[in-house]
Amino acid sequence: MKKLLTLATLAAAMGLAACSKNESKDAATAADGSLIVKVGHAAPLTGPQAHLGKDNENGVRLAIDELNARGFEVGGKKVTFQLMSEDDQADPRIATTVAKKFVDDGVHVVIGHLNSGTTIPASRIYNDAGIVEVSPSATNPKYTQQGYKGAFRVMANDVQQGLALGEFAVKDMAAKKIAIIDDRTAYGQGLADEFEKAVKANGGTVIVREFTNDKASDFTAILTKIKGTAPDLVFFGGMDGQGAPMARQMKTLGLTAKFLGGDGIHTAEFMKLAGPAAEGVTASLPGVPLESMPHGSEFKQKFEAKYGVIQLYAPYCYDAMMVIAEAMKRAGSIEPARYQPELAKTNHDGVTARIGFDAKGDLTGGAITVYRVEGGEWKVLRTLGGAPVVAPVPSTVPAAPAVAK
Ligand code: ABU
Repeated sequence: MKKLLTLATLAAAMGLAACSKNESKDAATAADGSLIVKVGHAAPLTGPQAHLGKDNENGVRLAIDELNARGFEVGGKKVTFQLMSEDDQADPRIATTVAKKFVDDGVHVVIGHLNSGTTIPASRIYNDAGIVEVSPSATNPKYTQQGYKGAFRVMANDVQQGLALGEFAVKDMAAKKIAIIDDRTAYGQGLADEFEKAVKANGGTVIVREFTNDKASDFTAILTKIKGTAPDLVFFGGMDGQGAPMARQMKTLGLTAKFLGGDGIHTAEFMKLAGPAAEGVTASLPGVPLESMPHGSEFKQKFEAKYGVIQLYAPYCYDAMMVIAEAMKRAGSIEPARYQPELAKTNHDGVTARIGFDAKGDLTGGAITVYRVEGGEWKVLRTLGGAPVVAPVPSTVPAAPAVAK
């Protein structure tokens, strides 16, 4: 594996160029003689975002279990995908430690990290080591703007999400005076910045901008100040762990403005934590509703039978694993330097989207859907954008077996 790492590092220095013909000779094999593909997964598995991290992990695990059960082959050899999951605690410093561990362990790919604030610093380490990283959920645009050939993302980014939310707030929610709060993370602040630009471009006014942090639970002081400005709408750039108590505290303070957020609050956990205050809250999620995708309902049924309710990004994690497997198959290699060019050419009929990548590694044609909590459920309001990527081509991943009803 040491030799593999050396080769991977060299390949990285050459911009993920081709590596040795003997690349897989020393790769580890499973008890059945199949080649082991090490899949690194990183997310917060403890702390306030653990429900999201486990959801991501299970999305990858479901894909891996299916691929292994099918006897997936690469270059005519059976491979066994091995999940190596690490807890980055949503902390940028811990994320870089996790990234170095993955490099030392010789992973063939990383799916993660969950947060933009962890994905961006970790991506440099993966790039330097020649490891491909596919993010299923980090939406800050900077991740794919660094020029790393091995950096991919299977969902729309926050330029697209902020644009859709800003337009929706002003045009559909008729909000003229808007208050913005963010959690000062790469995601929360970045999305709030994009939202603010879009509000202004659509003729709305941002009357106050406040910030908190991603550990806070008491927003009384901020909300009291905001109440004094009488906004039509409060936008929050952050996650459900802060968004839910914020929604509750708005009700307690009699702040009657509409509440809008991004994908970070579009969770089952948000409704649980916010209770009755969740009713009427609006949030976006990159992609079209799962149920409207040809394989979306089937995925939901399979996933929920095994792991319980989908929190947020599990379907994107499943798609990430499948596009990686397909790229390895087309390349006939599990080595990042060899399969990365094939990954860049992806045209995959996923459960979340028809997945293809632009020159930066971003999802092409990404849609944004806006939802509102009605009767304790996230109900679809409208999907914005999301043109089909390219003409469909047959998938190299065999169809999943029928799900028992
Ligand atoms: N996409 C929202 C949550 C993850 C992140 O980008 O930080």
